Amino acid sequence: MKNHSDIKNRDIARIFDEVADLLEISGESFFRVRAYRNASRVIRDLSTPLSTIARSQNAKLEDLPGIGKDLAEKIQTIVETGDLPLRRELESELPVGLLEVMRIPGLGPRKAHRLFLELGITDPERLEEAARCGKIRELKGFGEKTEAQILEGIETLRSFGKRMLRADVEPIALSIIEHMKRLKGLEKIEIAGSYRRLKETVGDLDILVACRDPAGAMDHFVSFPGVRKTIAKGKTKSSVVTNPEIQVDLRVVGAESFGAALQYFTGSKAHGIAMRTIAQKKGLKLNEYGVFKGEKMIAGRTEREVYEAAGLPWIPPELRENRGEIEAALEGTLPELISLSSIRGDLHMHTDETDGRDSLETMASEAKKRGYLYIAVTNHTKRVAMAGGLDEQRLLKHWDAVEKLNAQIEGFHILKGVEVDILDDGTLDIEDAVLSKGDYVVASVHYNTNMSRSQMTRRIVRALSNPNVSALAHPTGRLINKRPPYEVDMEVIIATCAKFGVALELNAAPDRLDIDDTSCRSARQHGVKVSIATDAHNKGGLDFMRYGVYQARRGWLEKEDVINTLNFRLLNRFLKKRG
Ligand code: DGT
Ligand code: CA
Ligand code: CA
Ligand code: ZN
Repeated sequence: MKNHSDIKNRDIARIFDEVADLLEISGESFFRVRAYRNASRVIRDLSTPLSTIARSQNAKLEDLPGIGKDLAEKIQTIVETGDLPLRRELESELPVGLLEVMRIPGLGPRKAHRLFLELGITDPERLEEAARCGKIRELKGFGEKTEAQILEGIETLRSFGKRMLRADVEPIALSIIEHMKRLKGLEKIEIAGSYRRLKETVGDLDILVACRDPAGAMDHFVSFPGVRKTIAKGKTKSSVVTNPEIQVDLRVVGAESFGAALQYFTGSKAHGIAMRTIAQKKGLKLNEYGVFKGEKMIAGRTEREVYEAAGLPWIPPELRENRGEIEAALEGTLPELISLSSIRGDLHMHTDETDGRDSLETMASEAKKRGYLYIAVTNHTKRVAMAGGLDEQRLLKHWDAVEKLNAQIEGFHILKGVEVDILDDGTLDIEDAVLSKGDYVVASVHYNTNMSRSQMTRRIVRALSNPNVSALAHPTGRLINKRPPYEVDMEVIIATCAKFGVALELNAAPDRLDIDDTSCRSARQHGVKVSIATDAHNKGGLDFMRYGVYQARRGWLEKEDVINTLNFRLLNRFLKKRG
């Protein structure tokens, strides 16, 4: 058996999450469920391994925020045994498939439990069957609409789960690269595919190497310690599955073909096909080995020379989706994509005043450490009671504290911000007279997200028409692989932002990345400015900025399209344009 003392915080957090879900399904009290969820969040955010703390003489698990004596003992058990008896107990009482049922949009723990008790539903398959036979509508409080919603939800859920978040793939990708770099005779190595195109999710990893010893490369690859299963091992291609689970393909090519192979396997497929057509029109053949004129190879060593042979400048991978980038390259109008180094501040974050973990002082000094010129502190408002949202009085007091600190920090500005909740009718849950005293107001929808497309669009448009609003936060509310975007007409929202001079947020949290790449592009086309912001709930969350920049690049954004590339004076000029 594995030595569990190395168990990762992430795995411990996952066990707590599962316990919370199972407790919730079995109808446990809100407080008990919440204790596990909070603990899971604390654990996930912790930089020190819990296994280290558990073994330490000095540090104590109980000293962690949100971890009492009971939870500390449970962590100890997990570190020692790798699991929790409570979880196994709950699992034996409830079918595990109910966890999946509970996550189907439109359902929740309570409905999942009823479906289990009344129809014996234990997993999504049985649920689908029951829905198709019209059995769900017969249950009290479910109805035909819910039944249709369930079927739709099952479809949505099916499309999830097969792709991993880019942020979750990165550590694996980087350690494989590190491992491969120890290979003797290695000449070149790159990760191709969707990973190189900076997509928000990744289906599998495609690694390319040029190496003088292809057989040695294959041996070395499958010996990577994170390999769980080797699917195929050939002369020039091998595939493995790692832990955590993702497929990784390795291909070995000759150095003279490396650029052509990189171009081919970076994709996207649509971009590759369009490129081949361009080459054909010039009487050339383009494939993963090179660019050929008749029998003669005229390019292939570098990607740049492949593009040049086809008569094009090099195109950044994140644009390669055949969405007009080839035409733009031919015309010489490719965008000059924004980069992380252009970011001067972060305009969405929380502190321990509400549901953040770190203090105002910590968040400010951490942002300053990252070279920023300013931040906006944007805590939740009262409707978001779960997060301890601020009412008018607390908000004003909080802003006093912000002003005080602001006066003490040199060469750095803290904007008095707030993340105000958009109520069902599109009004805001903080009085205008108070909002107008702030510097930066991001408005966002958190509740009652099931309304119709036209209702939701009207709700948000109304909120944007409030002259105190500076930006719309996480505009579609999606959580990648967990929750679909709510129904909303983004084109109308973008047009409204343009009309009122409101910025759209590109929330950089790796499971949000909201707005997505196509909306970024649409915003730019309508002259709407974007704020790339982390929504950090602790100091480490400030590092999400780079995922936002990746998404912005996929959305063709330039420095000029993004307000938090402005210096403080120009940012203020932008903000003052309203109201
Ligand atoms: P993923 O893995 O689903 O996140 O997306 P990709 O883009 O990494 O796709 P993948 O892994 O299936 O293939 C990697 C690249 O290889 C793909 O982006 C383009 C190239 N490729 C794969 N199959 C074909 C094909 O049938 N035709 C062309 N032209 N290229 C292909
Ligand atoms: Ca791939
Ligand atoms: Ca692949
Ligand atoms: Zn937020």
